Amino acid sequence: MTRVRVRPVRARLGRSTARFAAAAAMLVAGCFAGVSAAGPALADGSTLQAAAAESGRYFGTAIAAGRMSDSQYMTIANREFNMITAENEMKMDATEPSRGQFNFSAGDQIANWAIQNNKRVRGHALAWHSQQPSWMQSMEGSALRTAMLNHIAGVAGHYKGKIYAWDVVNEAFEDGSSGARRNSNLQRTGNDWIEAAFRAARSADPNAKLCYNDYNTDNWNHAKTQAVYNMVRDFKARGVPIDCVGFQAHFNSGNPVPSNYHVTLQNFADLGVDVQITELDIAGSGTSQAEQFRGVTQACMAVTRCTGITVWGVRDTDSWRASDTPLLFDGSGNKKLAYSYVLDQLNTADGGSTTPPAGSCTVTVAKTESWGDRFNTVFTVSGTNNWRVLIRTGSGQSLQNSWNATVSGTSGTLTATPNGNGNQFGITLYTGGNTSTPTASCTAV
Ligand code: 9MR
Repeated sequence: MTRVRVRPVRARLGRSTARFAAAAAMLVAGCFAGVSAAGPALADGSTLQAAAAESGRYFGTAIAAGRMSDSQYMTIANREFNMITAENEMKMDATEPSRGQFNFSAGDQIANWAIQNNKRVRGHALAWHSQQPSWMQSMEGSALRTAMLNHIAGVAGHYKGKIYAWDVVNEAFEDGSSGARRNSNLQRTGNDWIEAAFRAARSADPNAKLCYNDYNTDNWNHAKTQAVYNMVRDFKARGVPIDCVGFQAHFNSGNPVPSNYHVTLQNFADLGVDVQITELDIAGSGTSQAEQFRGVTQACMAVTRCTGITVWGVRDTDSWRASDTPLLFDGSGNKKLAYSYVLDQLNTADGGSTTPPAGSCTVTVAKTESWGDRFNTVFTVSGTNNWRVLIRTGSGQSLQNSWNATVSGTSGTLTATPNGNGNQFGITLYTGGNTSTPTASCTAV
């Protein structure tokens, strides 16, 4: 089918004019291609799923089996969303209430409804420290490791072929500045428990995408974000089967949408994984809430490998944090301002970001002056003037200063982007006792 790109037209014209231009362009193209004008137009999508589909993305929601008899809830869910997550029904406690005895009735109810209505399913979640069945909560060591692997084989095996992406492991890192793994009974089975879970999921359902999913990983400068990033980088380097990273995105005034969100998403995507917003909700109301929803949508759409957005419930009253009114529909099922902002952003002319970045680039790294506690490193980019350089500093090192580029982050992986001073820039690092030269990679943007 001929698809007509109308986005550049819409970018220059008012929206109603653009809609008319889209329809006209459609007719013309239909004539040239010898197809009927009833073919698929790229007119603005009028639902979240249709608008997201214009750029090849999905728009999803969490569904609770207990609300499936509510016709207003189901009508909105069916109309607006094309990716479905079971809010609780595929978790460990729901699916294996007694050891070795699986119960898929509520999970199946949700998955079957989704599939019958041409929607896809995100599986949530195979291994997690929370919502474990009581028999598992008291387990430790190799017995627990075996039980976890059996659980993954049983659940991912049952849903084999029906799941677009599994949250294989959920929330395995500490909050705060430690960057450490969360201390849990699963972690105490050995640091390799996460990769063991991914390998078990791959053998149980080879066609499902396998994701690591977490919260408070949205701000690129946070230690937890860096820790998850380093794990994913290590997994990719060692061939551990990981395909995607889920960002839960539960936001409120204490945890606002960070201004560098697209940087975080892009940096993960650059590791060779898809990224997805998996549990979006934002406390608030009115314009302020709507603008934050728009920002998250924009961040996803700026990243080619951000494949979709899921909100964590349908109406405010369905939310796990109902008093925060954090969703896109009010308790009566009306579309909120945030809904309009998201829809509009999904329909925005340049939001599709389907154009790959022009060209490629390389970066050379040269250590220059050094003092007792600090040293300089100069980076030279070639191949493009629009670049992003990721700098991996050595353990213990931290940023003191930078020049001729905007550098974010202070330790671990730093991100440098041009600030109008050309393609050579530098940093000063405190050694922290480690004088090793940082390494760097360049992406054309
Ligand atoms: O929304 C879920 C709520 O109904 C449950 O009571 C709660 C139990 O932990 O889990 C909620 O969903 C969580 C999700 O599974 C993982 N990320 C955080 C979500 C909100 O707590």
